[in-house]
Amino acid sequence: MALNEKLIMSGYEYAKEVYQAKGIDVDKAMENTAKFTISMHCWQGDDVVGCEGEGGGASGGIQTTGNYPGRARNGDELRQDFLKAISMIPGKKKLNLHASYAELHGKKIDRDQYTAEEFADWIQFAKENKLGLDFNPTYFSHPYAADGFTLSSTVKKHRDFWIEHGKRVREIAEVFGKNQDAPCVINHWMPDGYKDTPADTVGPRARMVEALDEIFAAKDISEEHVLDAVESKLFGIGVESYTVGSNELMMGYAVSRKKLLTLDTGHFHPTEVVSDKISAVLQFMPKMLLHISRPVRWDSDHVVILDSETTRIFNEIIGNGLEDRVFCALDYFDASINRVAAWVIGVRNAQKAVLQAYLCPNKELQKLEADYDYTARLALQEEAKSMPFGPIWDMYCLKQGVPVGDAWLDAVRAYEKDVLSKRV
Ligand code: RNT
Ligand code: ZN
Repeated sequence: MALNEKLIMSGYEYAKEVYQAKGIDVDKAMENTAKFTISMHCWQGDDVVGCEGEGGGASGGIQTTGNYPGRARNGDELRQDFLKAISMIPGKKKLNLHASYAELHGKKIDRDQYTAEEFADWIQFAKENKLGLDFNPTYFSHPYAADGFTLSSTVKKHRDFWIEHGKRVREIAEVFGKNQDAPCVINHWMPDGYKDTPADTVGPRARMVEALDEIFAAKDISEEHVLDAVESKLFGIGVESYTVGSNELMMGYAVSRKKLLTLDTGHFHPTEVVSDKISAVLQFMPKMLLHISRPVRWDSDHVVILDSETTRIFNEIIGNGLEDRVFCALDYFDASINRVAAWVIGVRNAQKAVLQAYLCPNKELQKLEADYDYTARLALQEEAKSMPFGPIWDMYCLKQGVPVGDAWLDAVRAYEKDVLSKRV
């Protein structure tokens, strides 16, 4: 249902007063939310297939499930879908690319030869739509990763190939970074690992550390343009027993080499939460990256919803004033529903959590805590949950010029009918 402006206004007036009574500046909260950047992953639009041609698709322990029609089949379709999605999403967005989205235009080159030329269309697209770019080397879905190893491979030819790929990606990211007003954040995720218990657990980790060192030593790139992050992981499909890039390895690497650590919400044991790790990790490094996803019983990469962990993550960042130190990217891939809708739902939910965090009476809560008044802290935390957030969100969407409420769904349905359903 499309809400009319008069109705939105009357709800907003009431809600604003409720928040004001708690000392919260609603206008400031909306302003801050509009400045908070969410990096949107390109790979939701095409099931992680990429643009290089010849097969593609997720591998290395990750998997997209579902066969909803209308998958973007090339860069142009993906850009068209992405534009459609962002027309329904408020706030500041960045576009997060993987190296496998290189457009080769018939050129016979491999990932150890890529330059910014293979991303010219993406650079142009980012410029036209005022989107910054983030980047990822693609250390998977390639014959040289078929045995499950990349940077930690014992096969010299393969390892050298992946090291060169990492170097190329940093050079491309530097071009991206120079074209935009925020650094290009690179996430290095390596799927390397074993299905069953290995005999040598030390060798692969030593090789991975050495390979990463070689990649980063190749070129000193200003942090003004590029920030490198390494992502830890617990396990993958077929990589259940041993992951080379475990949390300890990647955390140690990031701390000792002054890199960023990436924490993906799906990469921990089911009872562990990333929201609790942010303040710990930031004791040892100035900046970090998050991959916000939704693990359902395992690292399933479901669409982000407004659940308590998502809310908690943004509360941790915003309530503690860590906005300049934590980069937020989304990382999920669902092919069982309309892919444009999957983007819209996930990113709108992240934005909702941001706005909610800015509307949270954090100062009052911290004061109560300092006074040992844990009764009032709990009471207030719980009452805050039923404060009238909805009307503020509606007003924020209205101000941002994006659909209010579920009105965006009609636009997605029309797009499915006119565009997506014709992709056969
Ligand atoms: C895999 C990691 C990684 C990927 C993307 C496609 O478990 O989360 O970030 O999902 O690079
Ligand atoms: Zn991730």
